[in-house]
Amino acid sequence: MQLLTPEGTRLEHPDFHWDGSGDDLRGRLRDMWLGRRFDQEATALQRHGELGLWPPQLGQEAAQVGAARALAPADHVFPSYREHTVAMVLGIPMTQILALFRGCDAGHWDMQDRFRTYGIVIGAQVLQAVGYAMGLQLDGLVGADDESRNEAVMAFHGDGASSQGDVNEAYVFAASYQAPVVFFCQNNQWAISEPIALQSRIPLYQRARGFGFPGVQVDGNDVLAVEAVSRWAMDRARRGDGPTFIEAYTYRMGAHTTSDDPTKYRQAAEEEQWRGRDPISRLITHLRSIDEIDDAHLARLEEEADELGASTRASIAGLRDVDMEELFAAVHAEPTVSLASQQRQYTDFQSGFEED
Ligand SMILES: Cc1ncc(C[n+]2csc(CCOP(=O)(O)OP(=O)(O)O)c2C)c(N)n1
Ligand SMILES: [Mg+2]
Repeated sequence: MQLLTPEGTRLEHPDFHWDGSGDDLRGRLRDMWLGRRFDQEATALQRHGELGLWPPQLGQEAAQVGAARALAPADHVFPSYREHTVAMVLGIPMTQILALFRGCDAGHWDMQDRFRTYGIVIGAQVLQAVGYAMGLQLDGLVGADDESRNEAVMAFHGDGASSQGDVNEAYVFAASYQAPVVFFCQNNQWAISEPIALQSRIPLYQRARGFGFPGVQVDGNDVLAVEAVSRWAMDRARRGDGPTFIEAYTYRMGAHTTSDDPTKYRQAAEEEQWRGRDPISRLITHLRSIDEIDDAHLARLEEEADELGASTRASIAGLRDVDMEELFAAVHAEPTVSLASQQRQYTDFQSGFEED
């Protein structure tokens, strides 16, 4: 499904529509632009030794902005570890995410928050998302006549995660219980060094049919198409019509993480081909063609991005060092025997040094 070609031409689709003003289009551009800048700053901060690791989302801006813009205020998000632009669009404090990758936060975000803690264990959040969605049903928050009461869940996962057992169990439960969940799969063509061709013999969206719910493949670099499909799927879920699988067909333009070197396993020609499908430049081309943007607007956007970059760098100074005692205390309400033993080992290790 596509509403905006890589050349910036608007298409119509019989089932999916995106109707918005010039302001709305510029708003999507701003989200993608700032999301990209934050991600670039965080990547650079890792290179400066300020973060332990960073998973770049370069190239996936349209998929993330489209998905985030389709959410209603009461919807819930279960992310993996690359949804930085989703977090930004939802207004999550980005220092929270930097703190996690600096290793100075135990991940104890407010679990009542609609954007759950990043999950590094591949696919685990998808089961949690379905469990949560089933809970919404039990609470009577799905399919109510008063539509404003209804809530749904969006579960983010990758193409690689779709092979994980947990994720397939989640699909089965979601289908059996008609849970109000949208599986938003960013097929960025790679699971670290494993290409999608090894991951699945058929397009991922076709798998959904076997589980018993609709699957839609959308151009993940087309923000309008992603938003239209996501809105439709979330509306279905809230109404009580069950789960949907969305395959956002996109590309991870950067490395898997800052510990990865993609030149070891993929060809420069492939990267070049995807650069021609850049989600940001196609929206700019479209905006120019309908005379809804000019150079002055883009210059202001760049200024705003510079300010975001500066505040992102400055925010690192405000992050406190990790307190290991606090980390041990945050695992369980009562420490287990093995945890207490690990803590003793750590204390012994620390006392082997002369200085703090
Ligand atoms: C259970 C588990 N197995 C393996 C890993 C190591 N691992 C980290 S990312 C990754 C690949 C995930 O690929 P995909 O689902 O396509 O997401 P992407 O990184 O492309 O966004 C793997 C195997 C892990 N974190 N958790
Ligand atoms: Mg992937």
